[in-house]
Amino acid sequence: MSAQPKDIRVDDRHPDVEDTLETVRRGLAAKPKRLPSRLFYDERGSALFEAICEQPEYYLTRTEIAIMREHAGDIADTLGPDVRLVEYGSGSGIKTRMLLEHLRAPVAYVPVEISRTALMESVADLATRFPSVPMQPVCADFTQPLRLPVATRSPRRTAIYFPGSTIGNFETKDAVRILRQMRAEMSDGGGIIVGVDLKKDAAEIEAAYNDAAGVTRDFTLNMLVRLNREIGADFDIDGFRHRARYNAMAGRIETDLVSTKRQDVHVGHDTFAFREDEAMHVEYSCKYSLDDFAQMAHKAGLSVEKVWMDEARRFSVQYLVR
Ligand code: AVJ
Repeated sequence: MSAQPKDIRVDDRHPDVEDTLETVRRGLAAKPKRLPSRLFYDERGSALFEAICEQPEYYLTRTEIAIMREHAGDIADTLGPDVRLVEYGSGSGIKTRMLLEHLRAPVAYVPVEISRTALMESVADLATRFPSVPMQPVCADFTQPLRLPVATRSPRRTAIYFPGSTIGNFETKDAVRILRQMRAEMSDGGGIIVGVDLKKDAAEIEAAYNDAAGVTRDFTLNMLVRLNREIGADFDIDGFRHRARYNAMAGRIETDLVSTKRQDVHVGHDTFAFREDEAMHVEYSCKYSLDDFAQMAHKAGLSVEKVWMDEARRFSVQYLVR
């Protein structure tokens, strides 16, 4: 890991072990059982996600990067000069780098990311590449209301960058709530640049979540490894399997951890029974038509002002305004 420049201070609001324990207890008591996808992103989970992005079947990242390579200049022009760039779920920062390279005199970069290691690594890298841009990292769950750090000079607008089709991890009502929250956080005249995966052939989508090398399987199962370590649960990792299926009606990948046998799992003083073949829901990855997404944005009080796509229309980068 590269050295941390001294003047970068992380605003740390990372959820603690008690929060995780409570989330897991509640999720395992629910019917059907479910755990939130943000629990994927511990240090190993973030590294496995980066590895997923390299898999030949996982078209999303590669396509979004190609769109950015082609249109980052136009996107930056759309945002204009003196913006404060707030990024949700900042991950590795490759796409951010492409955007920052084209932005004129950005006021600050504010990455909001739940994985502390992923946040520190990407911000350290960006700080050396863009020494004149103040870095204000926030380690937090972006689905919770945020207090943005005080800007060092007043921006012309706050632009929110939400790449990766992370929005697809939320059911419509939650996605609308998050978009509404972003709408409130950006200033009047602000905007949201959001990466949105598009509906396409079901087999192509399904393959992206079932790569031949099994990286996605390891990523899914790592949630249990993490919970065993962090909250002292006793999930039998070999007693669960990864299952990701495309639900064409709902337009989403539904990922489950399926119990391969009857078994009990202990979390603190509680015991949770799993039936053989019982599915525990861990992730949605929603896919949209341009129309679906425009409607959802509309529900959040936003309208789609611009859309950039690759030639095959696999993926889109969209600009939303009030
Ligand atoms: C983090 C939302 C971009 O849903 O496609 C990848 C996470 N899960 N493979 C997605 C993920 C399984 C990913 N995003």
